[in-house]
Amino acid sequence: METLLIVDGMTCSHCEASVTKALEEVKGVEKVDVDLSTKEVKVTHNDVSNEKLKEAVEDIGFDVSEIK
Ligand SMILES: [Cu+2]
Repeated sequence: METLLIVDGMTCSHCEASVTKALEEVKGVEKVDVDLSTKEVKVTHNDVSNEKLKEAVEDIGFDVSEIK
């Protein structure tokens, strides 16, 4: 499955790496693609809930403004 998160607060490659790592640590997440310019984070996963993905990002201090 694929979920697109819009993540606010990412400003540089360090933020990008942090968000990627946090999401990759969620059980069931297979792949994370971050596009800094659009704030889009594409998550490929095996049936992980939107809440879990949102929580992983918010736990490290970024905001999820939209989930598609
Ligand atoms: Cu940064």
